[in-house]
Amino acid sequence: MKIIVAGGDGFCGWPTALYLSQKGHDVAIIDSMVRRHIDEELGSNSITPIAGLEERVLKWQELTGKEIRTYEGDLQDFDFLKNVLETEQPEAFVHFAEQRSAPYSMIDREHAVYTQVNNVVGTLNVLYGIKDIVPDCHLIKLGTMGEYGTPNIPIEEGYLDIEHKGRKDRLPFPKQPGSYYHLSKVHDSHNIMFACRVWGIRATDLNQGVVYGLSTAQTLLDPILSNRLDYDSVFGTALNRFITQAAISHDLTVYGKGGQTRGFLSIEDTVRCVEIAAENPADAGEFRVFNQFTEEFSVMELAERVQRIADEEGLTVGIIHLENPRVEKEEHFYEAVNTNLLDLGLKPHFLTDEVIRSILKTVITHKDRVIKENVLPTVTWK
Ligand code: NAD
Ligand code: USQ
Repeated sequence: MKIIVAGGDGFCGWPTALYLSQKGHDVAIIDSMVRRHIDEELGSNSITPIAGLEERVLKWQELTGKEIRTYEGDLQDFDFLKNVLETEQPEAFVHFAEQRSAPYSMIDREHAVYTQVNNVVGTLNVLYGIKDIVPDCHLIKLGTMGEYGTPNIPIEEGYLDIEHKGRKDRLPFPKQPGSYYHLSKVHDSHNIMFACRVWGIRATDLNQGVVYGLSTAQTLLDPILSNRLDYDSVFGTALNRFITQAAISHDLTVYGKGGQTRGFLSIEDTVRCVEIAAENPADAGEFRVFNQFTEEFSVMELAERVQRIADEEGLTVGIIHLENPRVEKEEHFYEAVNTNLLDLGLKPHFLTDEVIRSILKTVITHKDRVIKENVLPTVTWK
């Protein structure tokens, strides 16, 4: 298939582009490089050194003979996007290209506005681009499990069958997102659902959980192909942060009580889920929602596992309960359905001790690159 990976220079997008290319798909990347500029703005870095996008794709071509075309530009620029769609005529458009940090969106008004404009306008442009230029193209959009929040009932995949005052309907599952970033994903979902209903666009919303790990078989082929790994308090996510903290013998930073429970998945499953969605497209006019995670863990459970494995590796680390910089439930019910991708053939990689150990060993080799001032949280929700 001809597939565009928007956000293909990022943490999820780069390994996905390589994986789809390896599997024989014809891949083109769109990226504005804004994430690399945000590193400069925040004075942060990926713990792994990452090559420039051009260098990355040249190395890939040299090693595999497969070409990945690149387009540097912003999805907010409709003329740019239109030109790429006319040139590429994609059958699937994988959309990772958003500002994805909850803390970044909560820094101040400017960052909240940037996040929502970048994400909502970018996605609206993609919807208009598909409608006007490639109406049969399947939009595969990265949403987030955080759109649902933490309701006191099981979370379904996108829709809820309800009976109200004697009448029944199947309606979008209620959304209770926890940051202006997570809200931007809810706004996207509504816009996509509307475009499917009104214009007959085909779309899959992948409500992804927190992703851990960094490497796939493809990114390991050469150091130039290495994926980024964020550990700082703004872009680093829970498990990757704990592993990095262990590597530098920093106490593991559990926010509040640590009973916050989320869906998690390995980066190796992210790439496979996108492939599954691409190879099994939604019908014309269908707005399909898949909950993309493989296991559920509380933050405290993860911290304790990392602490134990670090100890086995000779690293002694404590666990500290920091005053929670976020406003969120710290003890709650959590149970989410994730059968759609499993039914289409996903074989999950589970979080074994060996997986944690192997990420830890990779991180240890780069631990001198950690900027220690970036480890503790500075952004608060209030
Ligand atoms: P990332 O920041 O590493 O990558 C996003 C990429 O998109 C970056 O390379 C950035 O430069 C690019 N980008 C952003 N806005 C753009 C725009 N307007 N035009 C063109 N390029 C743009 O993020 P990631 O971790 O790879 O996340 C990718 C997607 O997956 C996001 O939509 C995120 O919400 C979703 N997601 C991520 C996780 C996770 O744990 N990392 C979990 C659930 C969902
Ligand atoms: N947390 C800690 N300590 C830390 C970091 C985080 O206790 O050092 C807690 C947070 O308070 C939160 C949970 O861990 O309760 C998850 O936080 P996170 O930073 O790992 O993830 P989150 O902010 O939810 O965002 C990440 C990605 C985002 C994606 C989301 C999936 O950055 O793009 O949408 O995971 S989900 O969580 O399912 O919404």
